[in-house]
Amino acid sequence: MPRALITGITGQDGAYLSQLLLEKGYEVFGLLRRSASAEVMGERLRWLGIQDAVRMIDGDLMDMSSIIRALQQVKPEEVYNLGAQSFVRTSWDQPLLTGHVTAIGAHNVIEAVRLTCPGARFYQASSSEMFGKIQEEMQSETTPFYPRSPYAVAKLYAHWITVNYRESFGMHASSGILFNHESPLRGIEFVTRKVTDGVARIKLGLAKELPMGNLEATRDWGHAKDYVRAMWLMLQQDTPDDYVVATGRTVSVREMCRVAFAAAGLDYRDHVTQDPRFMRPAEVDVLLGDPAKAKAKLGWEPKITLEEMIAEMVEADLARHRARLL
Ligand code: NDP
Ligand code: GDR
Repeated sequence: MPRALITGITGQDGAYLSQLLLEKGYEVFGLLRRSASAEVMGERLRWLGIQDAVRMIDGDLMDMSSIIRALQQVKPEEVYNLGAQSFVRTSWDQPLLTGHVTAIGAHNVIEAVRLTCPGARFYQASSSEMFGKIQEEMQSETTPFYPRSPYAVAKLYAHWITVNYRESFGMHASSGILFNHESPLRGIEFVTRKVTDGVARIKLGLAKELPMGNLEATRDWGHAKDYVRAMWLMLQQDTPDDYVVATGRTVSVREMCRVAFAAAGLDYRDHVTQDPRFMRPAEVDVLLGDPAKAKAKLGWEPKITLEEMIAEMVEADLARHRARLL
């Protein structure tokens, strides 16, 4: 049975990746940071019905000794570093914490892998946010980076340390430059889930308005279930590499709102308002990924469209709020 250690296992991607690896016959271990709110820990794993199938090990990305102990205990063949302070907006309010967790945390993990199990394959969760102020209309593995937030700067450090350890120490370390991916398990603060949750509350008469930030930004949105498959495929290759994972289609926040409200028979123009509180100090206006390399080398393609995903998310949020109304 292959063994995998996942940091960020309680997040959206950690949950779906755990599910995928369990289906493939892996023994799955997750690094779990201590929380005083124990009831919310593992909520996503519970949603997928796999909370008892994964094994948790106490640890924090900022405490390398805990990562070393986890690796010594698990002796994994594969390590997926998905843990991060991942909300871009928060990275302006907590820039140093974001650097400690998202940049140095990743360095802690790859260094701990080098020290304890250098033969293990390593995946780093890199981000399209690294392209920021885009330098090419369609962003690929060769497009220059231009980060626009403390989060993106931190991710760039983590990306380059992954490349550097691959080149310096011959490690099987890959970086997946993933564009936005969403699901019913997406955190409520991110724009798609905020909108589908808002649609559900408005539909059920729990709210009338949905205050939003910049509606003109466009993103290349895919489904998390498709994207965790790409992570796994990267670690199955003979040689490590970097891959853009995207759909090749970009859609505005406004259009995504239209699709989400329409899925519940509503018109977004009757409910969406603009609120400066949700604007960012620096915006990433457009992201559009070129997944050609992932398709050619990994045989990866997205299966779920934006419209299908948003409909699934609206349904899930309606069900959540209906259950709370009972
Ligand atoms: P989430 O925000 O849902 O999950 C983040 C995870 O990191 C959680 O499990 C969280 O634990 C954990 N974490 C945060 N701080 C620490 C810490 N100090 N020590 C240990 N664990 C910690 O992110 P996603 O699942 O959406 O994304 C997974 C990764 O992929 C992240 O690195 C993100 O930056 C990156 N990414 C995401 C994209 C997306 O569109 N979803 C696109 C590109 C990259 P807890 O539950 O305790 O808070
Ligand atoms: P992003 O995701 O910053 O792209 O990072 P988010 O969903 O937060 O924002 C996407 C775009 O929507 C605009 N927007 C709003 N965003 C939020 N959250 N709330 C609003 O009310 C709102 N109104 C408009 C934003 O300005 C932005 O342009 C996500 C995270 O998962 C990162 O961790 C990951 O690396 C990148 O995707 C790829």
